[in-house]
Amino acid sequence: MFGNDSDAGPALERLKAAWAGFDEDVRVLFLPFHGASPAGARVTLTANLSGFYLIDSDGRATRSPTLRVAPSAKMLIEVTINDELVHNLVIRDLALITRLFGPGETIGLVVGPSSPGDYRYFCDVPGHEATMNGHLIVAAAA
Ligand SMILES: [Cu+2]
Repeated sequence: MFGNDSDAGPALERLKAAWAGFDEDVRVLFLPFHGASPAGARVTLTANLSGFYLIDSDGRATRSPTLRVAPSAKMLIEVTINDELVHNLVIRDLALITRLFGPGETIGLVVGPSSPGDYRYFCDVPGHEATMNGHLIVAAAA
């Protein structure tokens, strides 16, 4: 499940433990990853007041990307702030709220809902939701 462990550190150990014990619909991790990252489903976003962004391999940014995961599959969502404000990541329908995190910080959120659906994610800092939002689609692969 996990790949090269050569960079394993305390953060990765915590992450492994969390994933090994993953028996709930969702789990929130407040990790600075220190360069360690798990193999498997993972999406890396940047965020600022204008939105959440997915950067593709050509450097193109997609604002408010729709994230897709199969039911009960686990996915790590990493978000790094690249403006001077604090933000969070909320998926209200999954009862997930991260702490506030600030410039340059990265937080990770592991999601793995068993129920198919369209789950909206957003930043709930006042005034941010209008631009900082997107959808997590939980559905079997087409
Ligand atoms: Cu925000």
